[in-house]
Amino acid sequence: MCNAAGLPFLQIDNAHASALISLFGGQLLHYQPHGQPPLLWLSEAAVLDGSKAIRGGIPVCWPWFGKGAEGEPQHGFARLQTWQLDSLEETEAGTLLTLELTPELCPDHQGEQWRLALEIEIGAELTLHLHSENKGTAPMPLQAALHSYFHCGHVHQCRIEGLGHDYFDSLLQRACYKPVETVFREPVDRIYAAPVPLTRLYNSHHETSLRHRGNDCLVLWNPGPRVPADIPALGWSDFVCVETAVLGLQGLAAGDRHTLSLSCSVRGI
Ligand code: TA6
Repeated sequence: MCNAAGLPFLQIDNAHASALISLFGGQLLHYQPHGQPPLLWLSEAAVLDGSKAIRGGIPVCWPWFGKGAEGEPQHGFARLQTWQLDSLEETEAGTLLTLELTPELCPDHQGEQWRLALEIEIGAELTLHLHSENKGTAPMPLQAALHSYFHCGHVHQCRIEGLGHDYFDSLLQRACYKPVETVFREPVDRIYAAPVPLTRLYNSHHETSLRHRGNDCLVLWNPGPRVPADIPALGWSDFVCVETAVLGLQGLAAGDRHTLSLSCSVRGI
């Protein structure tokens, strides 16, 4: 199905969960196991016409994270392209689908040699595998992130365990150490460079578990009250981004492939 602006979406409703996927950005926008709260936050002010990245769900940052070279889009170009559905299979465990992005689908990247595929398993749990493949004959620089926006109740009531201890504070521009959990009192933008594999988010209503694989860091972000235009004035307090990311890879050798994975479960308390 398409929205009024012509953006294509896939709606999934199976025995375990419902989900909504945008082919623009290759982006999961909604996932909710039956009887449980929704996992992902999507901005009510998200721009859904293909003119900018969709604010919320799980944007794919690829093949770089943060500012690119001059004139290049922040967080790479993959979240600004229209991906295609490669396969869709219904199993007892849920719906398994693969979206792909190739240079042929990206007007500014014709002739390059890579393949990006996002496997999404929509079951009682949600699992994503982001496969980056260098199909060329020379090494390829690579960074990638699943820039996930999680519902957190009110961010000031959200407790997070399992990020790691040491982090780089991108707002203060210095390395920091915090031995315990994170409680929000201010905007945060941090890179945890020695992450633990299991993160838990708690508030009085629900608990979310995240298992990360293939990452070398976790990014934690909440903008605080000074929000970008595509987040409603009070919307900043409803989400936290915990981003499974690989930022320090030396690049992908010719013919190599890297997989970044995230499994999530959510349950009401
Ligand atoms: O992942 C954290 C971050 O890089 C922040 O610095 C902040 O800018 C955020 O991503 C959102 O970026 P975006 O380009 O989606 O507005």
